[in-house]
Order: sequence, then structure tokens, then C-alpha cells
Amino acid sequence: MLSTKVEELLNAQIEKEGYSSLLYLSMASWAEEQGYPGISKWLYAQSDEEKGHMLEFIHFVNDRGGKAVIPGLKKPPAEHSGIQEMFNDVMSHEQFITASINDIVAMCIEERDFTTQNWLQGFVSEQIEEEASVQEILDKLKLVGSNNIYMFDRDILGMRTSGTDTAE
Ligand code: OFO
Repeated sequence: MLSTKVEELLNAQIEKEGYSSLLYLSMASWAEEQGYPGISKWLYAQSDEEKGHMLEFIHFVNDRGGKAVIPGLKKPPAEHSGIQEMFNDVMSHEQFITASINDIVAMCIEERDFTTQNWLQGFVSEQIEEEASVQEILDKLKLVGSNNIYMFDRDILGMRTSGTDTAE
């Protein structure tokens, strides 16, 4: 059984994962419209992965005797000033998610909910992978410089998002 405090944080996380999915969907659509198929493909896959995370939280809350709350849609930004800036935003968002997961783990320890704490370890590891994957992209962007985004876009076409092979 979930404590009220843990259930509230898990439901808040459902909303955050849903927003992550929308945010990356919006970025994917923007990149597609700008003519970057590689970048948009990576972001569409990332958006799907975030939706999967949201579902995992929903199932977990319901399976543990709680009630998952499905959030309303919050509109993500529709415009980005550039590719570099957009990936900086992806990194900031992932760091925000990492901090949020850590907050839930801390609450689980406080509430002695070791079952949820144990289940969350998958997300703790996932965040390490996701931040590393975005850092790899930021490193590549630094190497190519702003004048060769075309080559970067070709390169990212073959990149994997964590857990999802984006190469066809
Ligand atoms: Fe980015 O892993 Fe979920 O949010």
C-alpha cells in the first residue's frame, strides 16, 4: 500500500513524464519542420519513451492500491532559437527529472516504502543513461560547430535513444 505522500509524488511524476513526452514531441515536430530528419527522429523516439515512462508510473500506482491521476495537457514551447539551444533545454529538463526521481526516492526512505524505492531504481539508472545520451549529443554539437548542423543531423540518424533503436 502506498502512503499518501508517496502516492502524491508518484502522481506528480506521471504528470512530469507526460509533459516530457509532449515537450519532445513538440521539439521533434519543430526539428522536422526545420528540415532535420535525424534530429526529429531521435526526438520522436524520445517522446515515445517518455510516454512509456508515464505508463509505467500509472500501472505501478494502480497495482500498489493507489489511484493514478491522468493529467491535463500543458502546452510545451513551440519555438526554439536553434539546435544547440534546444538540446541545452533537453539536458536541463532531464536534470529536472533526475532531481524529481531522487525526491521520490528520498520520500520513500522517509516513509519506509522500500518496495517503491526498489522499483524506482530502474528510473535512477535510466536517468544516468538519458543524461549521458544527451551529453553525447551536446559534445557532438560542440565538435561540428553551428555551421555544420547538416552533418550532425546525418550523424544522429544512426544514434540510439536509451532503450530505443532509432536506426531503421
Ligand atoms: Fe527522460 O526519462 Fe522519463 O522523464
